[in-house]
Amino acid sequence: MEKVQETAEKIRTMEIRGAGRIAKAAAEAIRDYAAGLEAASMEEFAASIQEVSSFLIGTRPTAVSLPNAVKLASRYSSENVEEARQEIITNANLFIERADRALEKIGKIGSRRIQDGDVIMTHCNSHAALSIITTAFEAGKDISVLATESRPRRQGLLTIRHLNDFSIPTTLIVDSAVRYYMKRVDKVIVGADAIAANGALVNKIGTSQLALAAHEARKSFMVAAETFKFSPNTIVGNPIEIEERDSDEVVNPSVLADLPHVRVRNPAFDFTPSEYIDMIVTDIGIIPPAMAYTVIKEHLGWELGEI
Ligand code: RUB
Repeated sequence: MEKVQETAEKIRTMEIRGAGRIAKAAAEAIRDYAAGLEAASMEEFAASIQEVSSFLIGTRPTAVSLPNAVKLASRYSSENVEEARQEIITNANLFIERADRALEKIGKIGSRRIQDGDVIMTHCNSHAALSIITTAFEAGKDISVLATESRPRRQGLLTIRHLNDFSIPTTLIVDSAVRYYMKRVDKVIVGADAIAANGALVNKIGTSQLALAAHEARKSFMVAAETFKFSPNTIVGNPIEIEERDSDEVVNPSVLADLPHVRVRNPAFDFTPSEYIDMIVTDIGIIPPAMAYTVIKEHLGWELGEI
């Protein structure tokens, strides 16, 4: 349980962050927990796995990759403790391998849409979006990137470091400069924390502003998302919760100490409606947002649970 608590803490404090990384870390935590779990009966085993699953899922509310990963990794059918343990270890490892392969596939598929000379804008720090950009660059395409700072946590600084490691020409801009620069951009590529059944995207706060500006300037808006970022719960009407983080991330509390009438809001994600999305690059191919429902039903293959 100690290792699970450690992983949960790292997810909560964002030492581990980004929907894909969170999902893999949770799958690893479940796997290692199951491997060392001492249970006298199947009931005990099931209750412990259930408890740890809920605990991990509760760390951050928005990235649907987290509950999806936990559900996939912790699946078992056997009524025997040793067999169930092995099933979980196998399923968690399968999930982790699949997640790594998905990033590669997204890179390969998405990079085919990148042309020589393209200026690409990206937001926050998405490993899936970066996989497309770096794969295109490594294939010899002459591209450059405009990366947003992504306040308040400034994940854009991780993005520019990553791009710099690949020697990709990169410009850092503040979030409010997105529309100003959009006329110079050819394509916007962002990642996803969740995609709803109606094709709407949930991603880092400010993503919808990139989408609006791209729409206005008639620039292509691409989303890079593994199939485990699609949300089965939205089919049955459950909304995706937007995480609101501490105001300390936005402003030092001392600034607010003598401002009793001021309140700070810090939503970590926003919604981009499907009509602003040109394509979603997934590990099973490029799809229009209208196909989100089909991905959930046919490719995730997960039961919807209690309705
Ligand atoms: C990260 C974020 C990323 C998505 C996709 O938010 O919004 O764009 O998670 O990332 P946070 P990836 O930093 O708050 O976790 O493609 O790496 O899964």
